[in-house]
Amino acid sequence: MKNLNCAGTIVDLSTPRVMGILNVTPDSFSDGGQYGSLDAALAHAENMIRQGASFIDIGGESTRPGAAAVSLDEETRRVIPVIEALRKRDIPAVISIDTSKPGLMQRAVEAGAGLINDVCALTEAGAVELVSQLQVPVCLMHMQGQPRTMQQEPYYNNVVSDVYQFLAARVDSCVQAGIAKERLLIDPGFGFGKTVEHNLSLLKHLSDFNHMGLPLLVGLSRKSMMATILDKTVDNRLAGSIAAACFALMNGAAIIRAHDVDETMDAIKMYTAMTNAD
Ligand code: 9MG
Repeated sequence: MKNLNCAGTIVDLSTPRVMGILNVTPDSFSDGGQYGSLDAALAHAENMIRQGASFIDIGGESTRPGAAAVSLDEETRRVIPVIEALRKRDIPAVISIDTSKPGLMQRAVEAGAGLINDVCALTEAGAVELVSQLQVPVCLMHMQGQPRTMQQEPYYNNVVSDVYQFLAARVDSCVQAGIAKERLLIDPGFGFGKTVEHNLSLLKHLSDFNHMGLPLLVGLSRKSMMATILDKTVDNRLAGSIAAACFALMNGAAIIRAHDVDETMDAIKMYTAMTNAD
């Protein structure tokens, strides 16, 4: 049994799980501005939990290509009230804080977050040291460059081994700083400084990442590679997202980060039933 201890809440990862996306930002690529009020954010989180999300990933700074940076104060003002309100409601899901800022990681965990989702893999100054003092797991994601410029000619010698080596090095740094391996998750970072071809190679070779022996989180939901492959607008990428999620599940993904929780849960239930058949 693969258990993840999220500040005392144990999540059994022997069955794949869904991480529902809650962007409290005015400018995220798919749902920007929709959950700006506290009531709308809470209603959306509770709906995703009813649909089966095990994690709610709350982000206050957009990481879409070209997005502008947000100050610590502004990001804190956007996410902390949502975390506090969800904690008061005693929700049956783990709150994940999507941030790269150590100052917010600490505040969010104090407010009730049970997981840190860092698209910068704890590379900000002081992040590794801080997280070594907290009792929550952290997802280390690969990104080439910074959101504002990352899609300007991303380059790899070999995208699969370059991303693998980056994540392996980040895992080593975390372990050396005293973060137990049991607290680490990895994510190749689809769409973060990657062309469509890079994303497809990573997906095709996703199972290679299982050699690290850590839970694999993937975020493919509505991402722009589907615009290129399917020629679909962001609101019409559900089938593509579910197809990509199924491929990821078959190659070892433990957590699927998704906007469409209900449909992603159906895909997981079908996948699990087929996997467990004689
Ligand atoms: C915040 N965020 C946006 N996309 C993501 C992805 O693919 N993985 C993770 N871990 N976080 C993401």
